[in-house]
Amino acid sequence: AQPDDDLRTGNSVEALRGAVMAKLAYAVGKVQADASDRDWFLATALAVRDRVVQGWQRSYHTTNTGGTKRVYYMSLEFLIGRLMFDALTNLGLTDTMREALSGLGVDLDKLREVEPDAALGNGGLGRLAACFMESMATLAVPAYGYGIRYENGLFRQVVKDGWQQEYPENWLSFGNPWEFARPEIAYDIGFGGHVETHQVDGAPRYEWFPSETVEAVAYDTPVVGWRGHHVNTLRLWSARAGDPLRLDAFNEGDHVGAMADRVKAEAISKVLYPSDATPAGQELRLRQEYFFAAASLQDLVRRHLKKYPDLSNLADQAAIQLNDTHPAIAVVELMRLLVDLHGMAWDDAWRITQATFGYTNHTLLPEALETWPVPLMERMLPRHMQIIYLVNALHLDKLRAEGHSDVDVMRSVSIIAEGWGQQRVKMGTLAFIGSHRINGVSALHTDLMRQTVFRDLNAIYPDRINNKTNGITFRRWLMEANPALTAILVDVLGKAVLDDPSHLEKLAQHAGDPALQARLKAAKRDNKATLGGIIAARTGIQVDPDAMFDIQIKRIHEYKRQHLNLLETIALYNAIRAEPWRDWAPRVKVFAGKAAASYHTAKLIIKLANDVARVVNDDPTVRGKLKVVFLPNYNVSLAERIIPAADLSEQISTAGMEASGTGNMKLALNGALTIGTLDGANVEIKERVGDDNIFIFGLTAEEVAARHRSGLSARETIANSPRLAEVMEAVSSGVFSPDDTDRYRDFANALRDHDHFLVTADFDDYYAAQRRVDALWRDQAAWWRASIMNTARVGWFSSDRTIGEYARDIWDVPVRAAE
Ligand code: 26Q
Repeated sequence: AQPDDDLRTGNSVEALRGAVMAKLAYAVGKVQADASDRDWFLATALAVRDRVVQGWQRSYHTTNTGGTKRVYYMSLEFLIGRLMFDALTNLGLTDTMREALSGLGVDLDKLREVEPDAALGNGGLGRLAACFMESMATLAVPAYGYGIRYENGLFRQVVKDGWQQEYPENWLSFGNPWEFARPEIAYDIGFGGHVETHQVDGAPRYEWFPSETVEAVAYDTPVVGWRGHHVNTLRLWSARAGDPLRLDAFNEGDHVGAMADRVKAEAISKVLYPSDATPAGQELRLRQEYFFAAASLQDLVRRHLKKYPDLSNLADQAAIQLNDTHPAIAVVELMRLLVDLHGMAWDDAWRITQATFGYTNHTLLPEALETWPVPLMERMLPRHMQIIYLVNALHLDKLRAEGHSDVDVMRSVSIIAEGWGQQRVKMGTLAFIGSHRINGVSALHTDLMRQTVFRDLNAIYPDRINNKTNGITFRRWLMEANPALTAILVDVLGKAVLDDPSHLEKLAQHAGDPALQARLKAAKRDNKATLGGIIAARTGIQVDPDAMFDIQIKRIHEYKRQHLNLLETIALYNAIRAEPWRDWAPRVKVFAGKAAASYHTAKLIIKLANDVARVVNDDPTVRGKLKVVFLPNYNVSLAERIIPAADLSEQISTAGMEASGTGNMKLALNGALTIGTLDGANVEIKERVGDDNIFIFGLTAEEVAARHRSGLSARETIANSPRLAEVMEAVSSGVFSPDDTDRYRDFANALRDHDHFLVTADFDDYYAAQRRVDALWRDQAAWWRASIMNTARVGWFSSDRTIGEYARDIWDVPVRAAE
């Protein structure tokens, strides 16, 4: 028998094995002979969690006694994925645990696959929040993540006859070993009702009487940083019907009515909205936003008041970061708490609010900017609507007093939008006015923020907007996803590279070394063979690991232009068929990504990918030269398999439309070469890897803007490109849809008539860039030289660097010094 301590904290092979066996028996309640992989996964996760908890309690104590400012990262999305290897890697226990389990006849790498993904996010924004949580723990920034514990994460994508279908993703159905339910941490969240005014010491005081109350209950997940030094908390809120909810009705026999109210209350945390661009504009979404903002603020205010007599020093103790406008109602809620509940003078409350909040913008697409109808706000949050009007009036009065009078400027900087017969609240303007710092997520995006959406606000407050180029955590996206590459890097550069990615730069000296190239190529080939197995299992398509793996993985959206890639695929297919004897560089084109359930064109693009794949893969003339794969149900865990197997990274959005991108960074780090436009962080990747090691094509953001102003017709562009004309005609006439020759007719005509995303304008240049890719692939020594330069020069895109910048420029908190 082992001592209790050792079972909880021992890190030897024997201690871990004993710990897992004890968890299996006493927490999972199974004997070894009966244990399924899932039982073993739960037992292992619980044993690992014990080892995280010690650091958690230590970090909690240090933060509490230290009087240091805390960071609150508020996000409607945390796209976490699996947690087992995150915890094992950061605790340095992966190999020990593998050995401990193998002694029990259990394969750790098999258990890894059993863990469901926590897919509490749509795409880039949610994944960024997850990378930031890990980096804040790594840098020992005392931080809480605040979000919603959705019972259903992002839908599971099934592709049936080439069409996307959505199925619920009930990730909690077998229990979640990482979380701690905190039923005692619960707050009442009000909705609806009315506001009353009364006089206190001769001044008006406002009191909100909600007509409905929902309880927010906390669930905590510890987030462990690199080497386990510091552990933070991700606190997710779950909705629970307030206890006495219509108990009277229930007792009087209205069971059905009382239960319906209960369902309505608990609906708030049932499901993640599956759109990553176009806001749904639905009442439930606004309820989600207020629910978690209000719960989080009550929580942090209570924490503050446990330590200090009042809230006058809140901004010295708390920095709240808004992940896009989704939590922006928190600005108004904090004002309400300070003024209505704590009796603070308006001007003091406003100063504190502004000093506390920071706002990160993730998109400039006009259709993605969040606005809410005033009548809806008034009905759901009557007091908040009053506060918004007052904030806006004071804001506009101040500007008038400073001499601003231009009506267009005043209209653009007003929080209230008029028009279409309806007033709306502009959440971006509200977040801007209520924050001391506003940031974009790449250099280009931040410049465009200053020039477009926030032009007038930027002219008035020139120092508020700053850039924080996104980053990714190298623990997940290098060490966990690509152990083979990591081992080579450690061998060549030393262990220090694991703590400080700037050591990667030394790799550049070896870029031409044939021995290093051969090792990296062998590792990549293994990764490609593994991915090939997944492709075969999920799609039945056989791919050759010696072909170039050309990868486009991201949400399906017209601005990301998966259809540009598909049109080029068809052109390449035509070219190979015309001259099959030429030495084509063999390629496998892999597409993966989800479409918003209501986004018709995006779903049609998925169908087109599957239609093109069928035709190409069935054609014996291109066998061994071109394969096309649409890999269903893209998620974080699949990304961890695809990215280490990529040779070519497709980052081909219309310039000016992709705020940053982060997949571009993951792929470059793992040695893929980028083919891309000068958009988002691609610009900064190019500056670092050098022009010779990236394939840039297409219109610049400025040229895109000019082209939109010019109103140039796509029909002319198509007519001037015989290659494109042939492809358009084939798609339009049903060559890829013989079962329904009209399927792509409207789609093709929309490209001819509008082509808002300039697919046709960029087509020829993209095709030419792809042929430069082919040429470099045929010179493998040159290709691998370029690949090594990519890995060597993208260390700057670590989210540790990004978080260091937020800490210094926005939050004013210290970070742990590098090892
Ligand atoms: C808003 C209201 C109602 C329903 C949904 C939404 C909503 C949800 C998610 C709107 C937008 C999103 C997600 C946006 C997003 O992921 N943006 C991406 O953020 C990344 C991290 O900064 C960038 O790298 C990407 O360029 C950007 O597209």
